[in-house]
Amino acid sequence: MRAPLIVIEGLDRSGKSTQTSKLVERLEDTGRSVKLIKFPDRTTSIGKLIDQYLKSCEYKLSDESIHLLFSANRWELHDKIIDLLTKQSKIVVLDRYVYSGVAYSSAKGLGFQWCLNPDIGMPKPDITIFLKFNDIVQTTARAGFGDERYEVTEFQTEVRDQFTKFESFPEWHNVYVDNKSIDEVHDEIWNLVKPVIDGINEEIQKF
Ligand code: Z5A
Ligand code: MG
Repeated sequence: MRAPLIVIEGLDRSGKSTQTSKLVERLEDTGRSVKLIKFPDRTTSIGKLIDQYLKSCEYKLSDESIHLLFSANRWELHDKIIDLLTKQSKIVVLDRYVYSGVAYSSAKGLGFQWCLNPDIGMPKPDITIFLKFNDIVQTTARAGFGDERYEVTEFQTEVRDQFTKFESFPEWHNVYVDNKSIDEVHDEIWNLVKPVIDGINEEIQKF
């Protein structure tokens, strides 16, 4: 039996890092072995380029190039994720994943399928929880918004519209959680995650 792959996705400032940390803590409290991975992973050689790109508008890269770097950053960790799930039987919790890759780049005008193609072959999550916001002002007003390149309200609105396209892929195990207090969101996530945390018999599915 292998461990499950759990993803939390959503717009900037939607609370992904808050919720992935709380989820990991709760899983550990119940005696599970867990690894949290955040994308982009800014510590790798590709991640360092991504970090410079996000922090400085002076850093010029075509939309296609940065898209492929975000995907390559996930591929850098492919073997590690598979090893954690299968050999180490550790639950892997991801803070952003393929969906962010597709939503942000297609919001710039790149084709949805073109954006998905470089991630084909990456492991598919057993559950992806989207933190959902209909009113973009609720996220853009939160602490820290505006520090990086993509943190502009009009662009976030376009990204939100791209994220909704995943609603037509029910076979991808997507679920949605509306904005509430941090603890209420956590409890809802916990109830959604509980049925999948005890291990999965089937092989890892791929995008
Ligand atoms: N990007 C991409 O283009 N392509 C890709 O393939 C990938 C990413 C993977 C950096 O990501 C950028 O990369 C991002 C997408 C793009 N675009 N931008 N900009 P990042 O993940 O490194 O971004 P970040 O700087 O960590 O921000 P974030 O992840 O967007 O924030 P968050 O993790 O969702 O939110 P948070 O840090 O948990 O919470 C934000 C604040 O809100 C904080 O003060 C919390 O205390 C507060 N908060 C959280 N939840 C609540 C609730 N429920 N109520 C009230 N307040 C709350
Ligand atoms: Mg975060």
